[in-house]
Amino acid sequence: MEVPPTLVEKARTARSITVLTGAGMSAESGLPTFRDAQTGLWARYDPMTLATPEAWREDPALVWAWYQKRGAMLQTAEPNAGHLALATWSKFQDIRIVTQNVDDLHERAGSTNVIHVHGSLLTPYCDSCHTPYPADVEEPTGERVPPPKCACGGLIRPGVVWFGEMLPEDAFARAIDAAQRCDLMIVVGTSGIVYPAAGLAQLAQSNGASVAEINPAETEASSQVDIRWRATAATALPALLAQVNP
Ligand code: BV8
Ligand code: ZN
Repeated sequence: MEVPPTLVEKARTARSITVLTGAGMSAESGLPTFRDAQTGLWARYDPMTLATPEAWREDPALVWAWYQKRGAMLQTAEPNAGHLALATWSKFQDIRIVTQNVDDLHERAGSTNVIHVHGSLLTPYCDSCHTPYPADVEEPTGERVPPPKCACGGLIRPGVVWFGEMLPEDAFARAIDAAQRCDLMIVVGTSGIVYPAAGLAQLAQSNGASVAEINPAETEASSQVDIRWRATAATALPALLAQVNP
């Protein structure tokens, strides 16, 4: 596979690389992306309306079942060659991963200190007292599954960031630091629509970094990036790694 020569050059000489990943990173592991039509029971729901505090307030059992479904899909998904390439690369170069994904495929591939700016499917907590609970993922039996209750009587909610919610302060501060300190940012598998996460690419660029986009399709970010590589995560990242570390 032909790797853009400018990207190989930048990757070889970069002091610090930050990789910003979105749902496209996990597509080849079989997890549907946000833009893809929703699977099965929830196909008629728009994820943009389900991933909100309003939906949770209005119909917690529908929202809880949707996240349980996504957690169950994660249990049968495996990290793909893209996740594995990033984990290998980080063994000999300074690679920070900032992910918008709520799955744990980067971690399961062996990447450490992955920055989750939109939370995780695996860290539910009480929406009243914020007590964390272990992820007890079960394949939902139907479209609605009442969420479990906390000892305080509150509902246990998914540990993700919904639209309209603030990003976790510590994670976003680390994401900003990773964007400011890198001299190369690689944006993989994101439509670049959701802020403030999407702003991290512009932040990197304004701090002098080169920004490369790996995505089979055009995105909101395409016009601003320095290098556009129309390829998928699981084919591009191993090919890039092979050029950087022959
Ligand atoms: C905030 C977790 C501030 C949940 C997610 C108007 C009203 C209300 C809010 C706003 C508004 N205007 C702007 C906002 C802010 C809003 C926002 O940006 N909205 C957008 C829609 C305009 N942002 C927020 O609300 C954020 N919080 O701003 O708070 C605030 C709050 C209170 C008070 C004051 C200020 C919080 C946003 C977080 C939402 N949570 N996820 C869950 O997962 O259920 S967002 C979710 O969608 C993802 O995490 C991701 O961030 C986003 C987009 O998804 P992508 O990852 O990009 O995936 P997508 O499907 O879109 O694209 C896939 C891409 O992969 C495609 O490009 C495709 O071509 C590519 N691809 C496909 N296959 C492959 C591939 N690439 C590589 N390889 C492949 N094989
Ligand atoms: Zn509680």
